[in-house]
Amino acid sequence: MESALTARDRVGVQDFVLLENYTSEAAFIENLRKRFKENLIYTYISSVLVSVNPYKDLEIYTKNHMERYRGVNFYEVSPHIYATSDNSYRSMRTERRDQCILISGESGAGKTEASKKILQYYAVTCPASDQVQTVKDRLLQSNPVLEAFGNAKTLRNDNSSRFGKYMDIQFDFKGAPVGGHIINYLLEKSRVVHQNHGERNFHIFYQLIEGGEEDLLRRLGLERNPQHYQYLVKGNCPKVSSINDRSDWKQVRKALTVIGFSEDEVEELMNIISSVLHLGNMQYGGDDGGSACITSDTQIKYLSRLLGVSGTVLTEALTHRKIIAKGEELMSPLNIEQASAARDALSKAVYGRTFTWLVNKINGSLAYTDESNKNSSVIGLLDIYGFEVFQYNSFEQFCINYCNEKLQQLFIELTLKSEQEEYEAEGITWEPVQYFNNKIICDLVEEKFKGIISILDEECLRPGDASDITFLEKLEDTVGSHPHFVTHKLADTKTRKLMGREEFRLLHYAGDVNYNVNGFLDKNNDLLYRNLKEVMCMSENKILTQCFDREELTDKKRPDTVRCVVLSHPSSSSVNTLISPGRFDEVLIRHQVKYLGLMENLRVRRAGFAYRRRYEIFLQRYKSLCPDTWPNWQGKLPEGVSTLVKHLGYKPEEYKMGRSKIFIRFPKTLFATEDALETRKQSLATKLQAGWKGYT
Ligand code: AOV
Ligand code: MG
Repeated sequence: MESALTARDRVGVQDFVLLENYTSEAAFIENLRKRFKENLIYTYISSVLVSVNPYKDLEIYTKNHMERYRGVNFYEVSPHIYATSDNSYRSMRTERRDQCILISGESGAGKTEASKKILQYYAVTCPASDQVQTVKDRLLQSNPVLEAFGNAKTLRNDNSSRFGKYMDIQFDFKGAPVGGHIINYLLEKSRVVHQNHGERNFHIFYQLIEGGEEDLLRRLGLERNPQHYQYLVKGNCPKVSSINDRSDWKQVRKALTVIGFSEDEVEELMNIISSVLHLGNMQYGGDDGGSACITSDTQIKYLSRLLGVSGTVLTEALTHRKIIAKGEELMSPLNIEQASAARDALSKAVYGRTFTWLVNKINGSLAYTDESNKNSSVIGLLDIYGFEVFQYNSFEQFCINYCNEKLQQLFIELTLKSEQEEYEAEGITWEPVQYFNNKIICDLVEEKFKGIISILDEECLRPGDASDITFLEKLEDTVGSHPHFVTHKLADTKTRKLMGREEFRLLHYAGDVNYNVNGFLDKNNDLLYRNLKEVMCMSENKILTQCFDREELTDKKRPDTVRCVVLSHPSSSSVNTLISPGRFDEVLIRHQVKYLGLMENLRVRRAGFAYRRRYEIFLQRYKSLCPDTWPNWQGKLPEGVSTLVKHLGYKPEEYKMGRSKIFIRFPKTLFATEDALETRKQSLATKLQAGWKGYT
């Protein structure tokens, strides 16, 4: 048999807190490497789970694995995403507090896969009745649908999430999942009309073309060849080896039915998807005056039928802009460039709103309606698009990376800041740990009046000569001196060589990114001409009538600008995923360890206490374990707790008494107490059955 020492040499420690040389980054990486070599992709930093993407199927997600983690204490089994899931579940049950699991990591690190594993775990292990089974099925099937419409192949990930997702799973008082709710954040709509080289449009387009039944495609006027569609050829990458569009179509089709879509609704949904493709293929020509006209009416015919609008009205709306001057409505012709932009804006609006409709529809089917059961609790799951840097970065990357900056801020709040503040508030002696707080970058982006978003909004509203370049100049004037902001003009010689004149660079927590300002104003404005909106409001497609509301036409409100993830703070767990492209790439891993603040996190944890409980809760739960505190402690709470833990044999180095809470250093101490409680409950039950009264 292998001795404990050699086993540790081989597989490392399963919790970084146990690492001897815990301040050394090299030791940290070495531990990850050892474990990765043994296919152990998970390691804890106390309650935080670190995972390294193996990029291959490991046999660690079977039903047997789920059973192994069910109801077992966190530290008794090897680290796993199921342990994190189970831990959150049990905290929710025992403490009756809502929970939240945050998943962070760069694009391709494995966030979405992790979120699916968590959901599967609950679906399989939580109690069920017939009604609950339907909810479970729907929860699970919402994933393929949302991924079909909201994920795409990028240069970093063949199945990259192009929207942010926060999902609440609701549980009833018995702990059975009874409902769910999804909030979606900022879909990357620009992908509908343009993809960078080597990238694709959203999966659903290819699924429909490759997998759609013959007669369906005929009705939709589609050819079975993605290359035929302008909106699908920009990235020059119709096929992806890791993706089978045809079988994915079957899965999505089935999932839509499970979620409760009627045949008619699926048909209308596909009408919309195919209209977008027809829109992209519309051919514009110019007349002598330079005004745009539509040269072939093939697409218009299909569009008119699929969208349920008049062809003539649509044609006019796609080539003209309605202007209201001196109280009169005028139709002003568009040139070819403007007409193409108007068409693309329509495609994006139609797709984006349909996506939101889809999320609402799924929410309707997951809605928990039983009013009699008010005692439900939730576990929230946050899975956003990861931090990304490309050769060319635009408004989309700006939004995505800002979103990650906010998530990191939340992570810092929950793990580093609040932890240290709590020690202080409780009067626990403590050596503060220094860490980089990225709030300064969040402020740079979002601060009222002088942050980048405010300046962008201001330029978007300013009449006259506002352009992407004036926006860049405004940035230089306003935030030019900020330590995390650089432009070509402001940069030192070395950085200047790495930057274009139309770029600004943000020094993000996760690395430096150059953003090209080209298109920022248009994308932020996200303008859809009024007459195109009017046409959509007239649509006979039932989905579109819900997406385009007539009220909007009278509403003068500006369109929404950048929105981001803002979460309340329930009790949380987090999973940090790291990318490793098939082998253990040390440079890549080290970078991520550094920027995620994992070393600082470890230091805080190591110096800290694994568990803390408020005195009254602790006493209430364990009072039966000591004759002096049973059935009720009459004195002061801290003294009661003190009496209790001394009776239980806690050693002085195992715990500390704060102002309102007891802090327990090692999980095993609490586990032992939990076990004692379990034993006592059993013996009590036996004695009660025998009619026994009193304490022994
Ligand atoms: P992401 O969600 O973090 O990226 P994904 O969860 O989509 O990343 O993972 C990317 C790919 O890595 C998956 O398609 C799998 O091939 C592989 N992978 C991830 N986790 C595992 C695992 N546990 N075991 C085996 N393979 C895995 V992004 O949405 O792009 O930010 O924007
Ligand atoms: Mg993802």
